[in-house]
Amino acid sequence: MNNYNIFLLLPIFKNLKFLQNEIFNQENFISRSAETRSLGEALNSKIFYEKIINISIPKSSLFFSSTVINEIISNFNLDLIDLIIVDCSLSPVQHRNLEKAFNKKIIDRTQLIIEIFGLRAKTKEGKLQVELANLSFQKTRLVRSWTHLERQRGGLSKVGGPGESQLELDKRIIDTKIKQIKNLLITVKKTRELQRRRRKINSKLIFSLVGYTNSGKSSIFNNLTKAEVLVKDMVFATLDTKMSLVNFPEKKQIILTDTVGFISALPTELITAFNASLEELFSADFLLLVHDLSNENVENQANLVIQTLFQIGFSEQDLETKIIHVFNKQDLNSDTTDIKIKYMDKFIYTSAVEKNGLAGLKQLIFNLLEKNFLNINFSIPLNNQSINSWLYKNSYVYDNKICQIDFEINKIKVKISSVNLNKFKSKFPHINFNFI
Ligand SMILES: Nc1nc2c(ncn2[C@@H]2O[C@H](COP(=O)(O)OP(=O)(O)OP(=O)(O)O)[C@@H](O)[C@H]2O)c(=O)[nH]1
Ligand SMILES: [Mg+2]
Repeated sequence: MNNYNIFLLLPIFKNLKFLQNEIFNQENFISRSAETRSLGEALNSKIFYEKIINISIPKSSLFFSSTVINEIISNFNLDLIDLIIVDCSLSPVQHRNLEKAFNKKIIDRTQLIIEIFGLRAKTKEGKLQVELANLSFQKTRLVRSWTHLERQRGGLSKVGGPGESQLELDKRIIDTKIKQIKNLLITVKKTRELQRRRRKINSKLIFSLVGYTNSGKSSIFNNLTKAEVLVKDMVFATLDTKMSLVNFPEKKQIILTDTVGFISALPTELITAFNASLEELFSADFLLLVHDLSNENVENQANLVIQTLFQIGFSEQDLETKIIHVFNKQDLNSDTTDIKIKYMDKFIYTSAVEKNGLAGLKQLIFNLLEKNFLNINFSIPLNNQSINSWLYKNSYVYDNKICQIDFEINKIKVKISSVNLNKFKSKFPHINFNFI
C-alpha cells in the first residue's frame, strides 16, 4: 500500500458501554486520533479527508447510521479516495456492507495495524509472524461470515451449497498455511531458546527496552550502544528485536535489547503471532520501560504497556523487581507531577535527543550490575597460570599480590558474578577464598 489517498473515519462513542476498551471515548479522543493519523501515514499514504462521527449505538449491519453514510457520500468527493480507514473493529458483515455502501476498499484498525507490520517486517521471522497474524484474522472473517450465511438459510445448517463448499475450501487452505507457518516458527523458537541459554551461560545481565511505540526506545538504544537502529517519528519503526552489548568499567558488560513498541488495542492476532519475539522479554533481567513525556496521554500509555506485559505472562512480582521507568523526551515536558504509574521503585528522566540523563541511566544500570557482583579474595598457589588466566578472563581482577605470610600463595582480589563464582567452585574445588 503506497501513496494512497485515505479517508479517515474516527468514531467517537457517547455511550461508554460500547467502548470495550478499544474504541474512542471523549477522554482520550485527541491523542487517539493523532495516533490513528500516524498509523494511516505509516502506510506511506496521505490522509485526504477526515471525519469524526458521533455514535450512540453502533448499527449491527453497517456500523454507522444510513443518515451518516448518505451525508458522507454527498459531502465528500469519494472519487478522490483510494481507501477508507474506520478506526475501530468492524464485524465481517459491517465491513462488507460498508464497502458496498461506499463502493470503496475499507480497512478497520486491526487490518491497518497488521498492514503496517507487514510493511515493516524485515527478518524472516518477522515476516512469518505477520503472515500468521494476517491468516488468523482472515480465518475469523471466514468463520463469522459462514455463521452469517447459516443464519440466513434459516438454520438449515446441514444443507450444503456452492457457497458453503467454497468457504470450507478457503478455510482448509488457510488452516494448512497456518500449520505450515507455525511449524516454521517452532524451529525459529528453538533456535532462540538455544541462543537464550547461551546468553545466560555467558552470565551477562539482559536489559530490554520496552514501551509504547514512538516513545524513544531505539534512540536510547543507539545512544547506549552506538548502534544505528532506525529512529523515526513514526509508529512501529522497530519490528524486529535488536540486541547489542553495552560496555561498563571493570570489563563489565550487559546485553541491551530493543523491541517492538506497544499500542492501544494491539490486535490479539498480532500478540499471538509475535509471541516468539515477545517471549524474548522473559529472558530480560530488567525492563527499561520508556515513556514519551511529550504525549499528554503518557499515563494511559504506560498503564497499557504494563497491562500488555501482564497479558503476555509477567507476574506482579516480576514487574515489581524488573521495571525501571525511563521518562524520555524530558526536553519537551518536564512536568510529571500528575503521572501515576505502578512500580516506581526505580526511575530516571532522559532526553535521548539532547543526550540528557543518559549518563544517569548508565549509572543506574551499573549500580544494578554491581549488586550482582561479589568481592572475593582468592588464595591461589603461586604461578598457577591456568587459574590466573581463568580469573582474568571471567572476572575483574583489581589486586594481585604475593601473600606476605605464605610466599607460596598469590592473593587475588576480584569482582565476580555469582554465576561465575559457582563455575569457579566446580572447576577448582580445592582453592580457598573468602568474601571481602
Ligand atoms: N524531543 C525529543 N524527541 C525524541 C526523544 N527521543 C526520541 N525522540 C524522537 O521520537 C521519535 C521516535 O523515536 P524512536 O527512538 O524511533 O522511538 P521508538 O520507541 O523506538 O519507536 P518504535 O520503534 O516506532 O516503537 C523520533 O523522531 C525521535 O527523534 C527525546 O528525548 N526528545
Ligand atoms: Mg524503535
